[in-house]
Amino acid sequence: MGNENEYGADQIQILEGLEAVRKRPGMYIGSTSARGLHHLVYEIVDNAVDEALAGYCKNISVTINPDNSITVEDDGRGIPVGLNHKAGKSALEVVYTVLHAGGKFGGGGYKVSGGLHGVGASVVNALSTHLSVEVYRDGKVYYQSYKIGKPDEEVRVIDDCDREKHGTKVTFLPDATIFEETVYDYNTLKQRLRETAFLTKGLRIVLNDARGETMRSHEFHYAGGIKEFVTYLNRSTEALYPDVIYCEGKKDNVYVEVAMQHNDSYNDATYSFVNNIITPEGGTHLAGFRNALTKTFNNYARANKILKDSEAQLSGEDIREGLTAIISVKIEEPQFEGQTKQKLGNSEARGAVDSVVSEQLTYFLEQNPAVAKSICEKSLLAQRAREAARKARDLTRRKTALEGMALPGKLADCSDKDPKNCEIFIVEGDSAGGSAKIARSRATQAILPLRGKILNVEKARLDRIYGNAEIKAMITAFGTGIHEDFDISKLRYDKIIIMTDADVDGAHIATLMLTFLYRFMPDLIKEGHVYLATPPLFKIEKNKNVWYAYDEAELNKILTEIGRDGNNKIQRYKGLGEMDAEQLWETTMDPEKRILKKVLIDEEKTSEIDVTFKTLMGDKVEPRREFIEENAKYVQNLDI
Ligand code: 28F
Repeated sequence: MGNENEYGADQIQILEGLEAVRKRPGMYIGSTSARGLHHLVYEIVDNAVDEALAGYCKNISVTINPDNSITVEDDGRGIPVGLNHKAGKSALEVVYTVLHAGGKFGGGGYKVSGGLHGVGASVVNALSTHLSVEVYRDGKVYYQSYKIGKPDEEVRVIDDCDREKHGTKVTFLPDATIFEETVYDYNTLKQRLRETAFLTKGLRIVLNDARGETMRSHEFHYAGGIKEFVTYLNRSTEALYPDVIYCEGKKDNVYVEVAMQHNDSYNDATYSFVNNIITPEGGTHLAGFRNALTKTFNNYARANKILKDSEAQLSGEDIREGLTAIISVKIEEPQFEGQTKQKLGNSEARGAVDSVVSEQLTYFLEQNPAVAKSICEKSLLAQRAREAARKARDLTRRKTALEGMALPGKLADCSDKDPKNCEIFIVEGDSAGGSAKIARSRATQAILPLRGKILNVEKARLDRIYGNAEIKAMITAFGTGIHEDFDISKLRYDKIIIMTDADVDGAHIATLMLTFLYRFMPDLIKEGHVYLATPPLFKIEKNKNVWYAYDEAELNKILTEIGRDGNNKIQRYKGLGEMDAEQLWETTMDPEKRILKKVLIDEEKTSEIDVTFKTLMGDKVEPRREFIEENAKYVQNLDI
């Protein structure tokens, strides 16, 4: 995309000062939480990726240093060090000290990969106590260092190097007075860098962690790019056919890549990206893809007599059942729309994706009739299930309209009718449900006991899901309706609290519940209404005093405080059923004392969350075991 002459040292525009960044860091990096801290790394890595997209860089390494500073190095051309005449200083210094056109989160100008280098570098510099850059170019090592964004000295040559060596190396230490969190999470960086490598085929990214006694490392290098991304996302499911379908092309200056493959699940897991940035709300590129997919499969099915009736048609939803797909476009001037600026607006992207996919998918289906047939057949099954589900729902809708909302019989509802004050406990098992009903505060706490394990929605079609008694009970109790009927303003409880045993089975039931909520009512999670109760693991008694411990560490702490002697009586709770109503209230339900974990979705991590649910709930055992061993977390603690 670029060449040496296109970007002279003079070509940077000079805009605002860096003080603005320190005053309102959230505007530039989203937040000053752990997320913002990790964003600093992505900003620097993105500049190196731009250099890769321009065709000059093949390797990027990211190292977490022992002091939680970060070093990023690439083997690109090296940031130009010559004089920028407008600024009267080195281009390198301009890249690191001048804020360019707005910020990523401030609206206005957006970074364009492969077009505008170094947009985020000055932001990272402004938010770092120390930053240093080395540039390897023309057999020399150029150097400049900064404190809180201000240069310590002019750019100077500090060494000679091999004339073959070229690239940029940056080290920065995030400012602890700005960030609430200063410790980098290896897994967060790992996931993001893996995704970046998938999206930039051929690029090698190495992540190192130098904080521990032994160095931890991961290398990401995917010659197949997003094709391998789809294989990775489908790794814990059975693919419907062996090949990943891949389309690539350029139209109207939009570079389009699409990879897709169906699996044996029932969800649509399509992720769209613009210039390597995920677009959680989709946009024109996604619309173009969906249109092409629906049109092409209907044409194929009709031409091949799979759809016999001239009226018959496959809906987009039917065709996308069990689909994993990546849409990746690269555009010079992306326009983002919507409240959170996460939706692509460029109309040329719609046409470009539509035409590239229509053309190449039509060809693929003709060449691979067995694959085409199995996708069409899965779509037809999906269509029938959807039809059955619709009838079942129409029936309940009619009933509801006639008889008013009939709440499930097992629900012990609360008396307060203001949802803001109310919470509902979804409790595993009738016996624990019984204790909870006695223990609760009747005005504001409702109890819905569920019998045993709820249906695994990851492995069931819609008609079965809507027919399931436990799921129906939850839907009616919540009051919101589901899918196209979903209306969060009708939610009958401010908090939905999942209360299960603190053992493996309990964790499994909680995961089944979360899977259902995540797939069918994601807004409940996104808007912060879903919680996990935390029952204690231990009860400690000594001389008529009682303590509860929620994990081993807490148990040890209490024992150290009260003295480890023969008078201690320690009880390990295996399930909620072992507590009487009073204990359950005191330890797990009393709003004054309990610990609730709020369930959150990180929009940037949706592909990872999808894989998590597929892994935990799917048929394959090995990926599940690995996952549990790696113990990835999708739930964040919130103590109330
Ligand atoms: C560790 C982080 O930031 N790598 C980068 C380049 C290369 C060029 C460049 C960057 C020039 C005038 C803006 C080199 N030669 N890694 C990085 N590698 N920026 S950032 O140019 C920046 C423009 O103003 C580069 C020829 N053209 C561009």
